[in-house]
Amino acid sequence: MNQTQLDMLSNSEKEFLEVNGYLNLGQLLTGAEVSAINEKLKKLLEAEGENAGSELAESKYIRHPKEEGADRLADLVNKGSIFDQFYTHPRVLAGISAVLGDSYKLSSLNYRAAKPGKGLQKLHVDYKNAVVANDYKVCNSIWLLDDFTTDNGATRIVPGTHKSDRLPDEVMKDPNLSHPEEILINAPAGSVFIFNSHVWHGGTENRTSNIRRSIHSYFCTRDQPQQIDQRKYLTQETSNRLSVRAKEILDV
Ligand SMILES: O=C(O)CCC(=O)C(=O)O
Repeated sequence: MNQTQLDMLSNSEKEFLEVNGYLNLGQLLTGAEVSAINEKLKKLLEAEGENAGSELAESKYIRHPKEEGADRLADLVNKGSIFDQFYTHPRVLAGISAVLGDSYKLSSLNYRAAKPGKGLQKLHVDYKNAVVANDYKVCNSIWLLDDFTTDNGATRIVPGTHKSDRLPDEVMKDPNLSHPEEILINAPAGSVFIFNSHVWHGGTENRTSNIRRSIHSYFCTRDQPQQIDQRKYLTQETSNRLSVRAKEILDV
């Protein structure tokens, strides 16, 4: 593991992530940055219309390619430099590295917004099967672009289940229902959470009249296929702007 990166997390943060399978990194974005990102996303959604998120629909490696209850945008890597920080922020990389070790890459960088009255997902993991503890293949970070509250479709997580060696489908009668031990990510806009993607998690129903916006920078170990083939989608413009390290993270 890269010690400099891991030093970006305190020992108690590393331990919390290890035990619970998630970690609040705090507010990594200012209010002004959140507004600028939301403005950019709005323009992209308008420009892409019906095609928004289509890159995911083309991928063989995605669990929810089309989700009626959520707006999606995909391949944000190639949609503006404002998104570079989502997969290069040192504290995020420290969290990813704490779960996956040194050998990781970006799998996909997507936007997900739970629509009013919608957004419920069953409890799931983002991998085809359960894995034994510490043999983790995938790890997510969720960037909150609105305050996440108990009502607006905040992500739920069942702490510790990344070590259970079981999938929610195998254990729960109905993974759409709430789990007695689940917690809700409640935090202000600009906050970033790391979650081990083997922990049981899912979106909840947005019971407000406003959308609940987030970006997921999702990583996998280097031996796994990316949800978005970054080499296929990389544009010249993105390539010209990125550092050697950023390209290494994209595996391009
Ligand atoms: O956006 C969320 O709250 C969770 C989304 C999620 O887990 C997924 O799409 O797999």
